[in-house]
Amino acid sequence: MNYTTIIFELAGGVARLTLNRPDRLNSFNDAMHAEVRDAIQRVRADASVRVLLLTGAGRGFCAGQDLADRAVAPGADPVDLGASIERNYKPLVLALRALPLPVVCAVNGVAAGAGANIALACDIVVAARSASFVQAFSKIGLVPDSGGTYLLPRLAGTARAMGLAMFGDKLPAEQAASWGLIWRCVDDAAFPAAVEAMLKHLASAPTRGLAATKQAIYAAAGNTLEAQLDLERDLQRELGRSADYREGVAAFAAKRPPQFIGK
Ligand code: T3D
Repeated sequence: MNYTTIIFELAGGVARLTLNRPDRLNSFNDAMHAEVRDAIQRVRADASVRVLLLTGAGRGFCAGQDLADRAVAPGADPVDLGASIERNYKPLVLALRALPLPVVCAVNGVAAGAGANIALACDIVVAARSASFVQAFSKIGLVPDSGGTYLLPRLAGTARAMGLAMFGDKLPAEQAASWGLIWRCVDDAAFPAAVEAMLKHLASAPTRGLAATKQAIYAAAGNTLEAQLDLERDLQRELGRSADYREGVAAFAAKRPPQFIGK
């Protein structure tokens, strides 16, 4: 597939997916959805990929749905937003969560609407200090989607989720980090190097173990303690047979850095 709305690069175990419609703050249109879907499918199919980076080109990360595609002429039928969610946003969030490798979202600028919640659905979210998160939905009469009503209360608590959703104010990256919505906020000047350091670390980490960690942490929200202990037991049983576990233990005993292969 020829990409016109994203940039996709694969090198050294790192897949980089850059949303690339900067004049529209990288908002989603149908073409971008199709291209992102295709790129994620390529990541899934390529066993050499150890980490996926999602970021945006220009001054924004992503402003959610391209509202230019949603204007309705008087008397015309509105677009079926439910169908759009079912076709595009829901599978995207589920695909990011299901990828058996860490997904890093580098929020380089404003993340609004679905853009904010797609970012929050990623495994590791790092934001530049100048970035912000906006639950813009209330300004146009919608509900936070792309997992917003699921993620916000779990990450930030009900009171903050409600305030963010109902007022739709910009939440600065620093506050998002202090509220536990994201992993880290980094000064703009240090942001690219900080992201690269994370990618380098994750691309040489024990990928199977990280995939299982992600699976277990996300499963916890719907599990009892006993079910979660069972899941940990089952995952540990599988990982105990992995090449990376063997290497980790051998490297520890030999007092040398481990050479993980992601298997
Ligand atoms: O529809 C469905 O399929 C259902 C699913 C919906 C999911 C959703 O995401 S709904 C929510 C959609 N998004 C929004 O409501 C956000 C709209 N944008 C904003 O509120 C603001 O632009 C921002 C807070 C994101 C940034 O503000 P600011 O002041 O930094 O930038 P700006 O000047 O508003 O925007 C810069 C340009 O990007 C501007 O174009 P122009 O005037 O320079 O030609 C603006 O129109 C354009 N832009 C920003 N967001 C969108 C957009 N164009 C189309 N769609 C956008 N979402």
